[in-house]
Amino acid sequence: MSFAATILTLYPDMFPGPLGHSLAGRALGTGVWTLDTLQIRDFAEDRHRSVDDTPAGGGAGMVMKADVLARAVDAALAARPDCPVLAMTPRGAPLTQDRVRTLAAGPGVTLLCGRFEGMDERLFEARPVEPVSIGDYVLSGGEMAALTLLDACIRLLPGVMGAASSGVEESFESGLLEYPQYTRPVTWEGRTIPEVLRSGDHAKIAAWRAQRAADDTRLRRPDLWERYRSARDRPPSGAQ
Ligand code: 6GU
Repeated sequence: MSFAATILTLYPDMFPGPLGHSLAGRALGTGVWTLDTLQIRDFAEDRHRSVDDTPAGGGAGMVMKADVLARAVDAALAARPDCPVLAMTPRGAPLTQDRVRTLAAGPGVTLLCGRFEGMDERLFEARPVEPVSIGDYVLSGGEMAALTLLDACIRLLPGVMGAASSGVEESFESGLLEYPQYTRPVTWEGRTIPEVLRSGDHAKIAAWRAQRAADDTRLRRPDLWERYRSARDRPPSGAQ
């Protein structure tokens, strides 16, 4: 079965965007995944087709209306009742590779893209919509975040990437950053590829890579390193 992506957005022309190219684009063309966009404005019911209004309590910008968003979500749920609905917002819980793997193994995703200052909070109480963020910075809308989440899922779908997608050797799959890579020429601007990588000694190469993965993670991502270390030092409950 295809992985079904449904996007609720004020800017449907932004899709598939970059996902129409390269491996994701080919996979879209061959039906590995499908894309449907719903124009949120089509769910406005007033004369001016308003999708937003001023924030309660005052402040800058505009807030997307709960009733309009709920009608859009209801339409998506009617079409794809099995797909989880995620709202792309910097107020969401951070997206992780674990979550991406879970989503990619399922029937698809429905992604609600916010614009303006945010979405009326009552939407999240009244509908099964989970807020998700792609990182600690603010985008002007959820569309680029939705494209990012989709890219992360699509590359894991069977047959999209070939051998490189086995995934087990990659960043985050191990809990560490990936080791550094090199390719020819052996010497470039006076810098030579580490000797061990040209030694043909596969055990030594594996050990060097593991060391670099650990060192680079400790330096660049102390947060990941701390989690990795506590998981390693305290094996999962149920272990002998
Ligand atoms: Cl999911 N949406 C927006 N608008 N900004 C973000 C984000 C999402 N994740 C990080 N920044």
